[in-house]
Amino acid sequence: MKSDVGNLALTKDALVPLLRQMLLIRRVEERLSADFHAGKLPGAVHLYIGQEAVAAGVCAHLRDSDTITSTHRGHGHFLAKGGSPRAMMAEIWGKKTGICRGMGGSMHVADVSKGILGANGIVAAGLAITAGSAFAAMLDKGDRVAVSFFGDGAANQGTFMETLNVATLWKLPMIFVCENNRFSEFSPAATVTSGEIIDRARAFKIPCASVDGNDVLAIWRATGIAVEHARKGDGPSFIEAHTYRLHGHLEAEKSFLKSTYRESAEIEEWRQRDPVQRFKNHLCGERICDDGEIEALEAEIADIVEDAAKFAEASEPADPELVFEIMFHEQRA
Ligand SMILES: Cc1ncc(C[n+]2csc(CCOP(=O)(O)OP(=O)(O)O)c2C)c(N)n1
Repeated sequence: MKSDVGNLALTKDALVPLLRQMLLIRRVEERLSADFHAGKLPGAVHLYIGQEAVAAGVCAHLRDSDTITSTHRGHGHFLAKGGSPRAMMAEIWGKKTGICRGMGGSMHVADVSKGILGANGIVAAGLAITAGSAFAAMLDKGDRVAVSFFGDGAANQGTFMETLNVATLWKLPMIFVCENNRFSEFSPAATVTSGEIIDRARAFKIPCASVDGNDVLAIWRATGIAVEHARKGDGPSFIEAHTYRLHGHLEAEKSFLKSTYRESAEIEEWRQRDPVQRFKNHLCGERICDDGEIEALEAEIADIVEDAAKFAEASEPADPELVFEIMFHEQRA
């Protein structure tokens, strides 16, 4: 596969938006973490902190008409695909102004107008949904692509094989993005996953890439090749992004876990590879940005986060009656 995307990455116009996107995800989630621990959020939150390079690097190639599916850890994907910080925050706060009118919460943020088919509390469910979306794109005969973000734990579900099978057989314009963050809830991947996940995809003889998931440019390049391949009608690709979740499986875990499942030294080691800091260092080291530009970007993002959090907090709570309208419309009519 040939691609000129490697060169494009070298221009400042392509690089700064990647940092901006990663910063937006990081700062929004830091605020969610603070609000959760202050007892302000009504439900669980699974944070994406440490994995931002994957969502930013992948979604930089996508248009509104392309689709993504996501996981229970879906805030980063939602924002990177162009979802509104205000509407997402309000959803997580369970407010009427939320993107799903406060009926979905953190694990179901979705915005079909942006091609965001939804976060999903059912592990691996997004894979099959993405195959459906890619099939629709194929029937429409355009050059839309469909991306599924899923975890290493999801790769142990049967749906992964089923989707690889049908996507390969039908040459669907689909990209499998496995975020191997080394844990499935509280189980280290090595205790629940045999062999290498990428080898499962290689068995289908589709293009496969194993990428440093904390290096946004590596993700960006690998995705550029996969998206080009899918848009040309050449079928699916698989990308395994090796990364690490820096926060818990969910923010509440310390309140109920009796023992630890990872050493703090390991977390510290991965903090040294923090994708956001690493990319800042790259941009400054290569003299693409200076400290002043990065500070200005941080200030702009801080304003967006503050505005979204205030909007969410001030909005009216979701209307419980809406459940009946959404779920039982026919029966009530
Ligand atoms: C079908 C299904 N089985 C089990 C669960 C419980 N569960 C929630 S998250 C999770 C682990 C998912 O791990 P992974 O796919 O690696 O994603 P990560 O949490 O690491 O982002 C499990 C088993 C679920 N939500 N759905």
